[in-house]
Amino acid sequence: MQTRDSRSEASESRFVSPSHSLELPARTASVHRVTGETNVEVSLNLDGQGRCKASTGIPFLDHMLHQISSHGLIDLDIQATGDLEIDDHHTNEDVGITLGQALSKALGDRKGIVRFGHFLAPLDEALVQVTLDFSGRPHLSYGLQIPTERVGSYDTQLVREFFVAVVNHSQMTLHIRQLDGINSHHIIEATFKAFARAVRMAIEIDPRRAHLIPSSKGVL
Ligand SMILES: [Mn+2]
Repeated sequence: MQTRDSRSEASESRFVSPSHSLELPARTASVHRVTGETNVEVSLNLDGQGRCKASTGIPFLDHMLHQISSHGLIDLDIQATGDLEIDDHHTNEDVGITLGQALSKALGDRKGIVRFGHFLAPLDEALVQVTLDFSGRPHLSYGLQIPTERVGSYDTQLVREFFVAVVNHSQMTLHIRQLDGINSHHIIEATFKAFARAVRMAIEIDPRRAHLIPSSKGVL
């Protein structure tokens, strides 16, 4: 009968599967950010099931946050109040900032993550590609051409403002390309769905280097 030691030696000589010894801390974070303009609380779990509570006072933004949660499999609780009597700008931006900070906090030193993510999402006639890298270097290339000024009451210029905030505060490199699209709601929603799936890909734990920071420099 083979002993335990000789069996592990034999298997080690063929391949090592770190996934058998995977024990990673919970990837959750909460951030509460208060300014003279807004009060935003974000709690998230990167290893969630897509449960979402979003109440920002901006209905279309809530709809988009549900896309991030649902398609990113991130449990997300976002409560925001802000100076909506002026317009949606500050609240929209500060939700992006706080979400970016919470993402960064939950990822910590980025150990074990796949790091890169990409997705091409259709929504009827709209087709949007998102490619991202949790690189530590904030950059946004924004290629949407949204044909109308508003979707419902939401100013479509705020889509770019939201992603600028997320990128700067999660230290992410993000490229958004619109390959097709006519309807503004479809173009924006396809963008959030593609973003969610790209994030999901990038934050997955790579079992082949689960305890390593995914950079040749050793730091992100
Ligand atoms: Mn929709």
